[in-house]
Amino acid sequence: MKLRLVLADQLNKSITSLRDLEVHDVILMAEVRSEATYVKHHKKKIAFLFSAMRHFAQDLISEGANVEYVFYDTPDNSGSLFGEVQRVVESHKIDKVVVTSPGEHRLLSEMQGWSKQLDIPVEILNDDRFLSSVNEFADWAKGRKQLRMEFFYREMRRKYSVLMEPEGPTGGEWNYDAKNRKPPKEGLTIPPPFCAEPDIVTRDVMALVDREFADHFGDLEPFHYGVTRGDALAALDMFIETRLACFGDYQDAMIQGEAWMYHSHIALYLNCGLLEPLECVQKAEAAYRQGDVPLNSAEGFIRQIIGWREFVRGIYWLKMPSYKDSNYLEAHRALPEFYWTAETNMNCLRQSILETKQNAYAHHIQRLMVLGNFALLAGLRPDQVNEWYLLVYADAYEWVELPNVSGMVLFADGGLLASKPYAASGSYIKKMSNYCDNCAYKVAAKNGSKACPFNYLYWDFVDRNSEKLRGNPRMGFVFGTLDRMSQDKRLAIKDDTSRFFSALKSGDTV
Ligand code: FAD
Ligand code: DLZ
Ligand code: SF4
Repeated sequence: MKLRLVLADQLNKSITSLRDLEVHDVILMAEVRSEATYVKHHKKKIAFLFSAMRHFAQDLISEGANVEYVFYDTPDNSGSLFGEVQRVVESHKIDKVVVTSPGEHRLLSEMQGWSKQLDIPVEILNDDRFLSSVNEFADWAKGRKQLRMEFFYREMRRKYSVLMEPEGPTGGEWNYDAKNRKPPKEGLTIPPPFCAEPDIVTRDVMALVDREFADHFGDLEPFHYGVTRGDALAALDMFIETRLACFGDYQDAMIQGEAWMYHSHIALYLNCGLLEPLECVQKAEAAYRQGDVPLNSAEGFIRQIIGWREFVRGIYWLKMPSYKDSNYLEAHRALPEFYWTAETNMNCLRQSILETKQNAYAHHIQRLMVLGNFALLAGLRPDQVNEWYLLVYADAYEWVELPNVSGMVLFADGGLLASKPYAASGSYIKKMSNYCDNCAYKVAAKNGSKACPFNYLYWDFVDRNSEKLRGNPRMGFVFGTLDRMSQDKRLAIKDDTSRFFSALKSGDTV
């Protein structure tokens, strides 16, 4: 008899660990303290996952499967996945454990020791929910001087025949990103996001989370995420019908009070198994072919899924475990307290943190160009920034979070993932949002106590990292400007920067 372990982010009936299921096999699903607290996940993330696990288990049971479900508050819950596996192995006649490879290296290395500890075989199967396997990505990467998402993405388009015509890519171009940078304009009507009413299972879980995880970051209520495959499909369909058309144009736009913009909000469902990447891509392509959405929207969305999502996962497994320790720019500043409290006068950061706290979600450009940009410019410690991103977002697992943070945001990998740091001054945030209209700082002011901190922190970042970044061909223009800067201007930047960091250090609201 086999024990088949299904993790909270493996809620898919076609997962490799459930293939060839025999009637007597035991499927183990366990809500455990170790996974909920190895970083102190956002309350909403735990509620989402526990409720989705309970619904998934119920579904399997209704189909006749032999599910051993361990509730968080079951009195003899050992608190760890290994403890629960061991308990079932000892109490049933289990001769083999089967599990699909987890999404985090720490858990994979732990599982690799289980067979010895249990004295029975433990088979760790590939996770084939991804469109490029770990080995395929490694083959693609082999011998390449630079790993660039764009070239990987083109191969994925060809491999899955997505937006392809006999003569080449649909519309003649592979990438329509240049069209996808419209600033927000007045009077946009943004459709409401998909909202599921919490059922009795979700409400029970919410009471549990309220009791057991009271000291974790984030608001539990209101809770509107879907928790079943049906909900996730409904959320996807609603996105395709109501938001995808504008996704491309306003992909990088930010509006105060509009947390959801035209994004899909499906990453939490995709990453826990309730949605599959190819079905999302095919629905987007069908909407384009039916004339319902423009090509720049469909292509932009598809690129995120078959391009970026697969690419960052490939990088993660290619470079772990050393990737986690990378700190190319030698950034050592502690994560400021305001990342938890939102108590900052910088309105762009305050809004993005408040929305993160409320929703366990922020859209890509808030994660990258506001929260991430500040972390990069201020030289925040990669380990602390990674921990923050991993726990605050409902869609965060290390395979996707770490390359985005250490690679895309912090340039901690020295340019493996991104060809140059995504550093920007306040004028970028001003162009792409209306945050600056409600800010205590003046985005047009470059220096002085009222100046937008992003302005002088940007130049201090460039100057401070000059030795490491000067050789980057994409930064030539920036260094040209720095080199032409007057001595007075450079001194003003240094003064403002040191005043800002002193205030931050002494606990003043900055
Ligand atoms: P949309 O904007 O609607 O995009 C559609 C889908 O494309 C997403 O659901 C997601 O599956 C995929 N996608 C888009 N961009 C990326 C990307 N850069 N990497 C991987 N997949 C992508 N995504 C996560 O799923 N989990 C994370 O923990 C995570 N951490 C991030 C941290 C930082 C610093 C940054 C810059 C990005 C991070 N992303 C992460 C990528 C992206 O921001 C989120 O996938 C996206 O915001 C989720 O919202 P959405 O579903 O509305 O996405
Ligand atoms: C994120 C998470 C949480 C909060 N809780 C559990 C849990 O109780 N049981 C479980 O099986 N998985 C949980 N997870 C997801 C795991 O942390 C995830 O499988 C690994 O991080 C690998 O991606
Ligand atoms: Fe952010 Fe600067 Fe604009 Fe304020 S002025 S919202 S700190 S970019």
